[in-house]
Amino acid sequence: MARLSFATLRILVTSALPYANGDIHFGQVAGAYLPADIFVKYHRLRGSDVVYVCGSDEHGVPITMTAQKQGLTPREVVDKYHVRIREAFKDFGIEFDNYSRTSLPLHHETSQGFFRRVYDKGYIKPRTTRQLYCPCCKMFLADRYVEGICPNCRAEGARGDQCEACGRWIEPFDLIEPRCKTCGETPEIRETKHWFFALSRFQEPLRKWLASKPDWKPNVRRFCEGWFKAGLRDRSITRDLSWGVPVPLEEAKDKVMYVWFDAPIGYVSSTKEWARQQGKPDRWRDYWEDSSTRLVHFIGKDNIVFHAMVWPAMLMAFDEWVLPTEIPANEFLNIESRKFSTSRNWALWLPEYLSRFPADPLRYALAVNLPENRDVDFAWRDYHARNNNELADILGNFVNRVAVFLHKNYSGRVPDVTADDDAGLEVLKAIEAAPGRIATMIDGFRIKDAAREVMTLPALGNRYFDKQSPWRSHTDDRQACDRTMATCVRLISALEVLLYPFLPHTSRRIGQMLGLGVRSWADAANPAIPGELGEPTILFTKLDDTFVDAQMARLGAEPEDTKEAQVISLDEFKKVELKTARVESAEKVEGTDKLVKMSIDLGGEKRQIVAGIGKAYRPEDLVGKTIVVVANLAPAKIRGVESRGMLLAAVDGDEIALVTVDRETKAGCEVS
Ligand code: B3M
Ligand code: ZN
Repeated sequence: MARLSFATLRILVTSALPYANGDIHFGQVAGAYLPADIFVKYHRLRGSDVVYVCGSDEHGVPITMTAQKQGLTPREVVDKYHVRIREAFKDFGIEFDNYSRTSLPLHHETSQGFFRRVYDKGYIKPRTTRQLYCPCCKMFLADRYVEGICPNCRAEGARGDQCEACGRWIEPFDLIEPRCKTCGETPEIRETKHWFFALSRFQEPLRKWLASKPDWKPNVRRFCEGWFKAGLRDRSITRDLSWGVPVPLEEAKDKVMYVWFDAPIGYVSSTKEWARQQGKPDRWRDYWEDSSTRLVHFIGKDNIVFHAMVWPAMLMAFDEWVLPTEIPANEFLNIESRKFSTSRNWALWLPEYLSRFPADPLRYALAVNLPENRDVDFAWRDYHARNNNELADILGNFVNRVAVFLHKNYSGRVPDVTADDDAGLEVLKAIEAAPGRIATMIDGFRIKDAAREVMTLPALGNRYFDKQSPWRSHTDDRQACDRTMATCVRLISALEVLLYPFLPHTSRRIGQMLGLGVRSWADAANPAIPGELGEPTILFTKLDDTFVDAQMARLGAEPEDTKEAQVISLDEFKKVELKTARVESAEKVEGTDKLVKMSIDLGGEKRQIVAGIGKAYRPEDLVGKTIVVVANLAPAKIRGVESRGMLLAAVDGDEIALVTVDRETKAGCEVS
């Protein structure tokens, strides 16, 4: 039998750096991580020189806004989520060579060096521009701090840096009917100085470069063509924030880089960190500075503009590192026929899933249904069917029945024969053809097809086993039975290798049964068989009929049936500590109309709280009132002012009425 051989290639694979401001959800997994991990695992088995880097994106408004919402510092936010994200990836079997973070000094230095060189080459220039400014919040509204109507597609709720509906990168200034995301006010226009990257100068080079990529996915090409038509504009790449990579220019000391400027450089910093961990600090250059490197960026479609246009333009300006070779961008994953939404809790989170179920069934359900060419739907009913009818009934069953039969009738020993009958040869031919066929699919980023292709093998195995009926031939024709069993074990041996990229945990368990040691992709075409097989195991547990309903009940309910979803137990209610409090002093938070800062007496304990009641109450009228507050709420900073507790009020648009007590009580009384 012919042995497959593959040339080794130098490949650097990246997955989009997730913002460290929340957990990873299924959509991200299907878009940027699972396909990349499959691609990388396959290449590792092939013996390619492949390095897979990623890391947490720890800068930008997504982080500072989460900090504001959760009453934490940006540092606390990224420290919390970096670990959660890293651990979830690990438990899911995603194997990065390095998972870094952009708040590391190494990344700051790398980004500043990059900025400086591009600046020195004249591609970054200051400009005084008119920007949106919120007088109430006293800040310029960049990125997600402002929302409005998209000037491009007219969708509502477009953010200041990007419209989710059309994916276009926009400037806050161009938003129609902009509103401050924090306070809801209409911002005014003020002048400020920012540094702009000369993207417009790269229109022609980018166009030429893209023309040399005819094989790229149509979604990426279509997107870029739309951009060229509109014409590329220079972009502001600095921000008035205190969290981020400081701009390395004397005149811009108080500014940080726009997060999308430093984030892609994170791919390089992560490779540098990896090289240091290898004890070969210069090894990163072998990837980034060698024009033969195949640089592959796995991303979701919302990141196309940054990876296919802005980042390549940055790299052209920098002129030292390789440009992306491929950008397999995936479409979106909807959940039970509806768009993913955190605010409606219409979302499925990876760590939550992994705390209840094993990784491989999800890897499989997502892999055979990847959003490669269009948005796809994730449904628990489908997951249930894939687990029960495909993983358990086909793959698990095949491996188990072969092992059980060998243990019962051969004391676990595998007959050392090679089939030469028609039925056996047909199976061997299928085994021989599989690695090449699957390789072509994975290399062409048809990973969904590849996953489906692998699963045809255990299905073939079951048909073969049934047809050969070894339980009969075992007494009638022992040699035929030997051939059947050896062929079945050969198929399992091929599966250990071929399944690995998709179902690594399952592959490892099969590997323990086979005991063949280190395997390679080429092995799978003509796989070895062991002298003896380990104990039979159950690879997959079937899910019962209540499973789907139970999962559906956990998904955020529709607005019309939120009532049911919001029923809470008495115990849950009791967690909220409501107390009476006396207002001792009150004043407006400086520079705002709405916010009132109060000092309250909680019965022996003094606290400061901030509330948005300034338009309904004059501060002096609040003093002496007995109000009701949530006393055990996590502290939060509102416009930089600490608030430790929340008062209760009836809110009807602008009409606000404080909840007070009907009869005087002492301060600090429990309200129940
Ligand atoms: N953090 C956006 C996202 O999580 C951004 C990706 C950066 S990749 C360099 O979708
Ligand atoms: Zn505001």
